Amino acid sequence: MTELFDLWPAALGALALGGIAFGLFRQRSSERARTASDSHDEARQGHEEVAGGAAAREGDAQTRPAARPTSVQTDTAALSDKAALASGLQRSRSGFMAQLRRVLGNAPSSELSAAWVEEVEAVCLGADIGVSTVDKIIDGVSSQRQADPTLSMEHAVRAVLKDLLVSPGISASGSAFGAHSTAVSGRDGTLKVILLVGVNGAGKTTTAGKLAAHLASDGSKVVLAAGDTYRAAALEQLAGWSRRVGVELFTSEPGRDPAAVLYDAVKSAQAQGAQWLIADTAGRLHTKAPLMDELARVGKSLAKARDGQGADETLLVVDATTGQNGLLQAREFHAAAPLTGVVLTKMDGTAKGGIAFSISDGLGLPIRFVGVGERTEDLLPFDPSLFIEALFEDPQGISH
Ligand SMILES: Nc1nc2c(ncn2[C@@H]2O[C@H](COP(=O)(O)OP(=O)(O)O)[C@@H](O)[C@H]2O)c(=O)[nH]1
Ligand SMILES: [Mg+2]
Repeated sequence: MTELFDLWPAALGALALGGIAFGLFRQRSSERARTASDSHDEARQGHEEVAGGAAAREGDAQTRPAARPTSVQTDTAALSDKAALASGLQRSRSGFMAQLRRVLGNAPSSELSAAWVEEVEAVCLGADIGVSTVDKIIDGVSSQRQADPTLSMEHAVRAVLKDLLVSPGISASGSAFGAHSTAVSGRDGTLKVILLVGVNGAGKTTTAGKLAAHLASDGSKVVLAAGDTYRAAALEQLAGWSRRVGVELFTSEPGRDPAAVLYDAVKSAQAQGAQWLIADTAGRLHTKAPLMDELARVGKSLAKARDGQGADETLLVVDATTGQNGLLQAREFHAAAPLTGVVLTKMDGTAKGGIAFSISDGLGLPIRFVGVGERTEDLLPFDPSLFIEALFEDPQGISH
């Protein structure tokens, strides 16, 4: 009996711990369920009404603590970012990269044979790297090899691929996110506006939510603005993210002109003394002129609200699994609203991964962030060196 008594505290502790674990598990499950239903809603076409959807209004944001992603400003964090990136790139590492390694391993020791070059071309083209970029890779590798015949082929390819991500045209464009786009910029008291654009389903709303958490992680005040006013479900999806990551939401009733809503959002964020405004927008086909015109109007409206200064960053959100089509989208969007960078989402879902090189090289646009999953922490600042290192990680090396 005394023994049983002695065991009580331990048993109660175990029960309590179990309860907490179960609670966390349920919370994560319900988040996943919500994300799944959000994407289901998103997939539906048209301007359908959802009962109670218009309830998502300004002030709807609750002060739940945000899920804070790891800071990226320390070496330890950089290491964990590399591990997270390598894990997110698992499919590309065991797909595209495994093939590339095999071909690199068969490289002729002296002159590069035509047959070997063809093999490299085939692997790169199959990984969504466009023809002109592949040509640059081959040329770059040959000249590196000529300059130093003892250079290992993997070393030469790594250097050439990295060059494609940091060409002079790219590094010349300043980033609102900090010197290397990896660090969250210091709080200087002025509002920075991030406009997210792209086709339907690319991951704009999800990126807006993840980015809000990332930018809020240094204590900055972040406001999410619902510029996708076409469907109540879209407004509700963004409201869900604002609650989940604990940042303010600026929203309106469905059907309002997005340019007017975002104008008001800027004014509201300025009045609140916010550091960041992240504007979500409706998905639009780059081939539909009226919607692209609307985007141009949104850009003008933001500038009007800020004494002539447009968005600090206009980021095209590109689904990495759409391959070369992403490049076409980028060209059209660039014409409607000059882009400052790209967010490459769903990198976890592709075995190719070469689109990163095509976008940087083909458009001269920097990749600012990559999405490697659906969780809040699955948005990683893009660092060319880390990206190459993670891509070249042994596919067996990291378990996830
Ligand atoms: N696996 C994965 N799924 C993502 C990623 N980013 C977004 N998604 C999913 O893509 C779907 C569409 O995203 P959403 O943000 O609604 O796209 P939007 O139409 O551009 O706003 C949702 O199911 C998201 O969870 C990512 O990086 N990885
Ligand atoms: Mg959306």
